[in-house]
Order: sequence, then structure tokens, then C-alpha cells
Amino acid sequence: MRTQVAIIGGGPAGLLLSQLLHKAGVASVVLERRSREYVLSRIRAGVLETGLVNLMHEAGIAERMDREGFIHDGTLIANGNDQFRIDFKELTGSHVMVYGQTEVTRDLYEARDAAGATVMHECSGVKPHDLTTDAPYVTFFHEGAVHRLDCDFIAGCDGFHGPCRQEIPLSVRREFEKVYPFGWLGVLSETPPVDNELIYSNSERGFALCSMRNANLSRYYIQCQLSDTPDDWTDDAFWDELRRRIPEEAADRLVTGPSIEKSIAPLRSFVCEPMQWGRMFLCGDAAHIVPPTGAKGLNTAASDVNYLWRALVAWYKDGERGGIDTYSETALARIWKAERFSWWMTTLLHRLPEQSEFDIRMQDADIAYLQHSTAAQTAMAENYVGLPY
Ligand code: RFL
Ligand code: PHB
Repeated sequence: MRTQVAIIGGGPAGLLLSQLLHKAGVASVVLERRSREYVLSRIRAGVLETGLVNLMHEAGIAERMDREGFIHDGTLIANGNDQFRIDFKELTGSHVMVYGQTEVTRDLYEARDAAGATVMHECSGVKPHDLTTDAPYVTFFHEGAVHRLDCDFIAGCDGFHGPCRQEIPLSVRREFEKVYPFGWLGVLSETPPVDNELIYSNSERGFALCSMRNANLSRYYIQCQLSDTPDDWTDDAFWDELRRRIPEEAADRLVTGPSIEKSIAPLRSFVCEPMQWGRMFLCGDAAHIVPPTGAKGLNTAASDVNYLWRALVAWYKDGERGGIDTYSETALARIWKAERFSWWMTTLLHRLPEQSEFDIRMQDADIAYLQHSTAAQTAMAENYVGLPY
């Protein structure tokens, strides 16, 4: 088999890259380890920056998002019962789109199918070879046979646990990591959201987030112990704890119901440098992870895709290799800013096990500054809606 770009990983990064390349006349093959049903059953991010929304338009997959997604012009921040709003529209002229990652992925699969693209599921033993030559290739098992895919370039869109990052020799690879001493317990329920905007809440009992997918589908999170399992939390225990962590007037309005999904995610900040090695380029979670507090996971994957797609198209259409050579540098410059913002939002809003009274006063002062300073709100809003590509 031969293609121009071999894409390892059929999550949002890999599929979006494949679709954008297709629109520009560049061929690709996507190799995914899991079944399509499995990929589509993962409940993850829900907030899209304008940059990603624009890429979806460019990729020709925005129709359902434009119809069913919700534009949010602001968000609510709470500290105990104190609540204030950050007005994205007034402060930045921009907004975010609330539309689930699962829906983005579904729209991408449909577009790839409609274009007759090759997306191979349940591939195992995927391995890139000869990355520092002009003729890289990938080997893998599929339906009981060994396959070889020759290509010009390889995109490693294989998530945090994928094999591509490991191909960068240890002598050049640097990894930066911070693991947070708590997790997020998330619940999806077929109930109307408690507010028409998101509520990020710091409380004495820990962090809580009220989010949504649509008018009758809510997504809620609470900070939990890393040792907790979803089975430790009955639905009633979850709702009780959530009520205690959000402002009273919101707790009074909260509509509860059975959970239709319940999961725990650990929180981590991680960056791998460089993001390219020879003819292989890393995109998304394969290269970096953010804690979900700033809603940046999917959005940083999209910004990598933006740079890589443009660089590859410039190579194929104009023989221009500047974008390819500087991909890692360009992508990392934006990634580190998203890492900083996600770390800051996480530190601002969570209770840490070793936090002293002084640390809590610092957190309170930071939130009060955000509440009363237009400069601080503008900085928060500009990062939340997404820094320019
Ligand atoms: P993905 O979505 O992990 O996709 C990578 C794909 O690569 C496949 N793969 C392989 N394929 C072939 N061969 C191999 N050896 C392979 N190994 C792995 C995987 O099966 C998968 O399909 O990464 P991508 O495309 O970079 O997209 C990034 C986003 O998915 C991610 O940043 C966000 O979802 C992060 N994230 C969240 N972000 C938010 O902004 N808000 C959230 O609420 C939020 N919740 C989450 C999350 C990530 C989670 N993970 C990774 C455990 C909740 C969870 C549980
Ligand atoms: C979500 O809706 O899943 C969501 C929203 C905002 C975040 C994280 C997760 O910061």
C-alpha cells in the first residue's frame, strides 16, 4: 500500500488532518487501533475555540455543528456563593462553541466515509520505520495479515499512550510533566443544564464544573480523590456533593436524574519536545496533555493540525518546506501558552491536599482580582476563547 501521508490514530486530530488534507488534494490513510464504536463511545471535551470551528468549516464538516451547537458568549466563575461572569464577547469580541468531541468525531467519520477515504480500524502492532529517510513506512497487523504502508510523511495522532512519541530517540526527546494529586469524576445525565452558561466553581469541598451538551443533556464534574472509582459514587452521592460545591441559587435550580455515563479522569500537564522527528510529526495528545480545567485538550490538538496541514499542503503544492521544518517550534509556542492557562485555571479552582491557610488566601485573592479587574478578565477571556493560530 502507498499513500502520501500515513496517519496513526483515528481520534479527532487524525481524522481532522485527514479530512483537511483531502480537501486540499493530498491523500492519506488513517490507521486506528480501536473499533469505530469504541472511539465514538468516549465522552470527552465539549468546548470548541473559534480556531477549531473555523477549521471545521474549512474541512466541510460544520453543518451539524452550526445547527446544533451552542454559542457561549461568557462563562460563570464561582467561589463559594460568590459568582461572577466573564463576558467573552465584550472583552474579546469572540466566543466559544459548545459541541461535544464525540459529535465532532462522528461528523469527521461521516465526511471521510462520503469521500471514500481509507480509515482502517482495529490495526495492531502499528510501527513507524525509517523516519529520518525520504521513504518512511508503517507496518501493522490488520485482519490477520501483516501490512506495509509506504508514505512521504507520518502523522503521529495516536494519543498519549500511542507508540509514535517513543520513536523520537531519548537523546533528543525531552518530556515535561506535572501530575495533579486529584481527579475529575464526570457524569452525563439526560437533564436540562443548570444554567445556560458553564459554571466553574471553587468551594471549600473542592472544584465543580457544570457543563452541557444540549438542552436536555448535562455534563457535570467534581474534583475527586485519585483513589476513587466510579463505583464508589452512587448517583445520589454525586448530586449531593455537586450541590454543596456550587452557589446555593444554582444548587436550588439543579435538576438531577440517572447518570448515563460516569467516569474518572486523572489530571496531568505534559509536553514532549520536539514534536517532530525526521518525517514524523506528532499532533494532539500524542505530544501534550493539559488538565481539562481550561477546556484546551481538543483545541490544542486542533491547533497542531492547523499548522501541520498548512505545512504539508505548502510542501505538496508549492514545494515549500519552511512550514515542515519549523512545525515543532511553531506548534510548541502555542502549546506552552495553553499549558500555562490550563495549569493556572486548575490551580485557581481546586483544593489541594497540602494547601495551607496562606495558600487558600492566595487563591481567594486571585479569584477576587479576576472578579474586579477588567485587565484580569480580558487575559482570562482571551485565553479561554483561544489564542490566535
Ligand atoms: P485521542 O482522542 O486520544 O485519539 C488518539 C487515537 O489514537 C488511537 N491509538 C492508536 N491507533 C493506532 N495504533 C496505536 N498503537 C494507537 N494507540 C492509540 C486511539 O485509539 C485514539 O483513537 O487524541 P487526539 O486525537 O489527539 O485528541 C485529543 C483529545 O481527545 C483530548 O485532548 C481531549 O479529549 C482531552 N480530554 C478532555 N479535553 C477537554 O478539553 N475537556 C474534557 O472534558 C476532556 N475530557 C479528555 C477528557 C481526555 C481523556 N482521556 C485521554 C483519557 C476525558 C478523558 C477520559
Ligand atoms: C465538558 O463539557 O466536558 C467540559 C467543559 C469545559 C471544561 C472541561 C470539560 O473545561
